[in-house]
Amino acid sequence: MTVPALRPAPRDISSDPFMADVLAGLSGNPKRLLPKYFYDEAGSQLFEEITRLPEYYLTRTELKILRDNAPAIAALIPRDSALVELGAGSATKAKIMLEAAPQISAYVPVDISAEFLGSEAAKLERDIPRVAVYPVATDFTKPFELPAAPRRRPCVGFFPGSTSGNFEPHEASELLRLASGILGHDALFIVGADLAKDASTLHAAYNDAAGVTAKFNLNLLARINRELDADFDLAAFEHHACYNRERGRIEVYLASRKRQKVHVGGKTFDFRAGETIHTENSYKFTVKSFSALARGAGWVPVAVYTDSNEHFAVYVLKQK
Ligand code: AVI
Repeated sequence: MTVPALRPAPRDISSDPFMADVLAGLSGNPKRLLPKYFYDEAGSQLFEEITRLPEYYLTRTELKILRDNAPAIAALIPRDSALVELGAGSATKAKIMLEAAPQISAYVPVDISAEFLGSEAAKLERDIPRVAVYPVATDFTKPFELPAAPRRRPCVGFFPGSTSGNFEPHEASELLRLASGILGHDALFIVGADLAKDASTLHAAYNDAAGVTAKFNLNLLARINRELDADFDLAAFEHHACYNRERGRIEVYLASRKRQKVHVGGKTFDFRAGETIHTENSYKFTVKSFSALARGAGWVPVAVYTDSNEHFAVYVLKQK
């Protein structure tokens, strides 16, 4: 008797946005993958490593700007406010604001990872007991409602890390407009964004000597192999990052080292030698260009803080 081989049930593409996005991205010409998929557990850990690299000036510079200017920023924040952080990371940056502004009585971390939010919220409540924490587990790029208690307070949005730079300018503008609706009337919005600068500093920040950014980029293929049963040979792809001055952005790619075929979700994708997958853009702004973006989305800059090298900027925006 022959026993039929057990085949895994085919994945339902329509109910799996990751599979659908990967298949669509690899079917395009040029091929691309969405940067939001960098951040599985391994990717998030690699990003944490990136933030500590000597070449990656962004995180350390933004932290210094926040520490140096927290009292001035705090002076702009009304009594009994709620700090609403979009894409809450480890809450290190929020803590700087919460400690400098005792008039903030609530903190609303918004993040797609419920598990991560739960543990960070408990830690923060222990560290700063006067602040009530209301975690919201959702994708902050889509409309959502704040919990009732913080919604009744004046809201201060918090969007550090230059995350807006990973969106296309029209998407970043939509996101700022969406935040305006979520935060309500007269809200403030504290946003960190990387500044345009010399190409060599930017190039080094995305091509670190230890190769952590390359690992972070390649982890996207490893994740597709793990989760979508694909067969990317990681050794057959390499990390490329370059500054496109005309478009004011770092462009990140994975380049195929040879002619090859890759299988994902029952489909075959052909790669020419040298063919790239575009995995990320990281836009760099001047104070003028970011202010124009903010104005177009219904915000007016009321203060801008930069470091002495003018590498990074933190904006305090107010609703128009
Ligand atoms: C999260 N984001 C702001 C980072 C950046 O600098 O654009 C992601 C990153 N990609 C490579 N290195 C860091």
